[in-house]
Amino acid sequence: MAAVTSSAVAIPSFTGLKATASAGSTPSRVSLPAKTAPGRLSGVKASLKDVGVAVVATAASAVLASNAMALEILLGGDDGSLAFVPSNFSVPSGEKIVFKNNAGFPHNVVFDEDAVPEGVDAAKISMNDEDLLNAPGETYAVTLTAKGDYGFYCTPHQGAGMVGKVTVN
Ligand SMILES: [Cu+2]
Repeated sequence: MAAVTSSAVAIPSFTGLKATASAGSTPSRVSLPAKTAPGRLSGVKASLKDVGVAVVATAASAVLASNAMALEILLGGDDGSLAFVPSNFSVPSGEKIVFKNNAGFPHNVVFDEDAVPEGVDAAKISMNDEDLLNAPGETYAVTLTAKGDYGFYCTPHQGAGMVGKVTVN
């Protein structure tokens, strides 16, 4: 809605400028404003484009801001490696971790029941062993609160070394 409002404001102000230039020009000077006007017109168009870009950028920032407290881990490296990227990281207690399908899928995220802090139920924070993220950009999000080290792996690629560790502090 902000873009529409900006356009509505910018167009009348352009029209106003044009009207003023024509009214204030003597016939001999008309040719100069006439050349200037298209330039101004494209300038206005550019401004409107900029406004559009700015609005898009703002929207993107809002999305980023809403995810500001989330840590994104890629599933599969851009180079095709079967790995969590990064594979060893730390996160504050209570901050969301978002695992995102990137390459080489299907992947999943399973916490190792023998490598989680005492009292943590690995099954509750893991994807189901048989569940897989098949599509690009698919995510699995988990929020860990108990402090300590958690080992996790991707079931299809554990043998290929797709394992990771997160330290919650
Ligand atoms: Cu995998």
